[in-house]
Amino acid sequence: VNWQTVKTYEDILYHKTDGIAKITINRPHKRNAFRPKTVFELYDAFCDAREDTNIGVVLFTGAGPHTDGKYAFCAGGDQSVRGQAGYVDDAGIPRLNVLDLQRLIRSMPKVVIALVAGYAIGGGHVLHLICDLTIAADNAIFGQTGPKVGSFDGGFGASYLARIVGQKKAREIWFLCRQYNAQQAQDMGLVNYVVPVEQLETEGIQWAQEILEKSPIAIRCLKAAFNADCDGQAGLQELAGNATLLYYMTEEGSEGKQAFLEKRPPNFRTFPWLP
Ligand code: 2NE
Repeated sequence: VNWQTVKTYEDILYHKTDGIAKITINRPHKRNAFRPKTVFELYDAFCDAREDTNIGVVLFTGAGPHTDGKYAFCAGGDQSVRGQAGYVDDAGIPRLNVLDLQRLIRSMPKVVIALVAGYAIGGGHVLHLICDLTIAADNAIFGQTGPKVGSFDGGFGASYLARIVGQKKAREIWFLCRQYNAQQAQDMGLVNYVVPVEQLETEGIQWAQEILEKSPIAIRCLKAAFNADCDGQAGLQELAGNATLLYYMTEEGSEGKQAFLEKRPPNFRTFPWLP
């Protein structure tokens, strides 16, 4: 695969190849923990991938291994910049902007695949969780740390986790703050597939290529439908937005607009009232 650099950032790497974007957190010395700047950069790259009509799949991963040989997808919020009201940016403003990123990944009508090597911990675990699919390397380690380090994610991090692994297991994960290996994560439905670490990207590309052979509108409607089950009115808005998009693409929808522009009554009588 011939990855092309899309844009240069400080904390992340952003590449594209045919139909696939790859977004990489690049702070291996911090186990790829995110500060507000990291999240703003991720948001920018994910927005670009959402807007690019050639891109159908985003691979989301962490740079590694670090010089100590260890891998990480992401170790959550950077505790060294955590202030009294959030993670403090260069202007001194405390933020939890990772929540905006979670919503973007979840609602964008492209398939986001987390490629997890090493640690997916804390807010980094929630980031893989909200991706559509997760492929884990055999060295992956999953877990929440909030109650140990004075934090928690009561949004997707709690309720969506419980949807995936069940209420009992989700409570265990949060209340005990244990770490789970790739096999355990697969057994509880947290990851789709486990591969040797050196095959992680190749496997991700293979999954992306299979998805790219499929119908973009079918995939976007399915993603919205899966979300609608959990996301309340925001989920319904997403699903309904796709219905509107499809309606605009019909002759029937176009007739209403055309009639308005031509200052004539619309003629919907030629369109059937299907059963
Ligand atoms: C990830 C883990 C288990 C790895 O352990 P180990 O032993 O392999 O590495 P070590 O030595 O702990 O970490 C290596 C370097 O990365 C830094 C460390 O401070 C260390 O730096 P140096 O001492 O070499 O300078 N590092 C790792 N994680 C960091 C972090 N999150 N912030 C800043 N520096 C970090 C182990 O490192 C670990 O447990 N890390 C902390 C995980 C954590 O608690 N994350 C925050 C959870 S809260 C959160 O993410 C959150 C939320 O709950 C709600 C909203 C938004 C965010």
